[in-house]
Amino acid sequence: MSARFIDLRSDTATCPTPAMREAMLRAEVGDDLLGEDPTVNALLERAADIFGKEAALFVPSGTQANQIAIKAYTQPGDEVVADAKCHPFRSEAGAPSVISGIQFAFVPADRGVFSRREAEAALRPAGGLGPRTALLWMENTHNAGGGQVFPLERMEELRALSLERGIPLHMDGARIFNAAAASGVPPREWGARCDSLSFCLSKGLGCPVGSVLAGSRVFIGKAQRIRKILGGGWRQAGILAAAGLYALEHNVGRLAEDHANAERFAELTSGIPGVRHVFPTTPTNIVFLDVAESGRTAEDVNARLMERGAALSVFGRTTMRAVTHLDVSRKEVEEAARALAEALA
Ligand code: TLP
Repeated sequence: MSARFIDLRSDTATCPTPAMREAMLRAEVGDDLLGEDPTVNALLERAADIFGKEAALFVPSGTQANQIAIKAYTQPGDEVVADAKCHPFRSEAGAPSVISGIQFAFVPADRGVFSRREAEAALRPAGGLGPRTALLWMENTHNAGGGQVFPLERMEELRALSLERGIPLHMDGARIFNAAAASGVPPREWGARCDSLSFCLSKGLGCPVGSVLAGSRVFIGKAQRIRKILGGGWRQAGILAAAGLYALEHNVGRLAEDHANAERFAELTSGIPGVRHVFPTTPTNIVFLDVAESGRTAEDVNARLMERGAALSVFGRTTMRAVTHLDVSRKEVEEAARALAEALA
């Protein structure tokens, strides 16, 4: 067993490396609320360019990015069309109803992926008694869908629907660089097919804090005001943006390693008695396991696993999630799989 605790709870577990800290230390800073932080501005220019968008905004978290996007496009009482396992519905403390007063219209989805036809069926007719459909929402990769990549052809269809009906399309791309690495589709291609998107620096890219929203100048103008309302109007954020610039330079190219490690974890755990894989494939860096057949709860299994030096996250009574990232090596992933087998023995 390695001496280091093997944290597979999330790719948010990554800590800045000495080289990233060095970049943070050297960062030139200014007041970002006044648009005067040179390092933040450099990050935003870079991000907008990567996704082919006019403008971008640096925000503290993926949750805030999502909430700003929802607020920017909706009025209270509006409806957002999304799959029922999307992050803002499941895991953001009810924020869409608190902050924007919206409701969701859910589309049937397979691992977060849905078709134009399914989305179309969820749109409200104009002028009826129902709410107004204000926004189309997709998540790529899909967290609760086991890191599933939203196929570009599917997104293309959604884009056509969005343009025909004049309903904006937003992509929660918290892990869009994982999607790009797994599919070979460059970020710009995803960016070209939505009005706006967000991505997280603090997940697989290894930053301590930060997400970026990107879209049109008008959208980002609104987003700036909403960020201020939400208390996210920060000042010398260049220290954090420097980590982001470093990550875009050094940590994107290695994501395939995380995917190979997740695949390895899936392979090693598939033979463990009492373990069932929730999804048949591991497209990126997320693996969901169900331990119901072991007769133990996920909490119980995880407690036993932690005594053996590793942790997954508990998702449901018997479901657990493992996420690989740059702070866990292949060897550690293999050790974690062995520890899980012991915990279940
Ligand atoms: N997801 C976290 C937890 O909330 C579960 C994780 O460990 O995976 N969109 C997606 C698709 C996400 O997975 C997350 C974080 C967010 C948005 C929110 O990002 P943060 O945690 O920075 O607010």
